[in-house]
Amino acid sequence: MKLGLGLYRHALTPENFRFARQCGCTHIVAHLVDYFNGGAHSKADDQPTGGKQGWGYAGDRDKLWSLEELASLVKAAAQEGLEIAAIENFDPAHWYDVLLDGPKRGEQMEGLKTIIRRMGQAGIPCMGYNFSLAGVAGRISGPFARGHAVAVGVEAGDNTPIPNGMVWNMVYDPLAPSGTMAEITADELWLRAKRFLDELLPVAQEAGVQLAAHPDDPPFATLRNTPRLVYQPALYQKLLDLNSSPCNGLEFCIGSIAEMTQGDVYEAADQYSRQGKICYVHLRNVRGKIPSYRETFIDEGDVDILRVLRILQKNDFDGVLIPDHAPQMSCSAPWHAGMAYALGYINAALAAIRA
Ligand SMILES: [Mn+2]
Repeated sequence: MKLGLGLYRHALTPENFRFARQCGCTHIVAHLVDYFNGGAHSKADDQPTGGKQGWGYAGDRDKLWSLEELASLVKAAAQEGLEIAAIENFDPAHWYDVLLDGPKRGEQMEGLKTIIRRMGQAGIPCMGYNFSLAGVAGRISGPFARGHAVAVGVEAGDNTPIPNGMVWNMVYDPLAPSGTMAEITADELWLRAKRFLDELLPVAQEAGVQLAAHPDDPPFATLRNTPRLVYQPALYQKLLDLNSSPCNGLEFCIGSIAEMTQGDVYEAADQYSRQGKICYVHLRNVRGKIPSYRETFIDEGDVDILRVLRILQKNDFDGVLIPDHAPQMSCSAPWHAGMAYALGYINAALAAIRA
């Protein structure tokens, strides 16, 4: 197993690449969506939370990520001795009508295919995505972790309808007419996801790029009056069974799975790593399950992290682990300290299970 660090768009700097390398990382998972663009959200050195209007504005719908941009990212990471393991999340501006089955769906699917081909050309082997209408919404933050460290959590579900012009917790059209997103069934959402996979997976396979699905965070059956796709561990199997392509994989989020009300995080880790379907892992800890949970330091929640790692090792998982989120530590660099703590812990845990 390999150690990686996830970096938000504004944090993709040579200094942070060096920080990752110093923490023992060999890989980077890069976010190209700017989650902090103009919204009423938490400060950019923490993970975004936001209110009913979401995180902020999506990117430029007319500008796909270019091959030059992707290749220069790979080069900048390589200069610090790192590989780009994956890009995490499509920009809502590039696929809102794929999610919503709207009039630009066909055009936007072509755009996603272009992005995947460019990733293959740039040598980026994996695209993490979250097929979700509400996205990561409804979270709160507070001094929830050990020593009053600020972490995020969920206290209750939120079924306030999503305003027009917003999807995946970001605004893609600030000029949309008033009103709210049309209500759909869970079956309709699954049809949209299958259509997306059936069209994109052949391109991904040709490009040598894995598509890796993140489960729903937070894993409610419905959120903001929309159905959710993968809110129980067994629904990951349903997603895999939609299309047998070797590129149909998982961005396996231990924290989100532990927040689910059914199943068991260890059984899920075993089931999906045994099939060789895990592309990379979000490794974090949590206390509680929906409707009320809190993210914690990696060594204080409900999940036995070493047990998870032993299961992944037994099933020969050889991909990248990243800390996902970490509580903010009280010092002049709260995000970096939180990540360094998590990475040090995971590194030691990997040494322990190898011994
Ligand atoms: Mn995650």
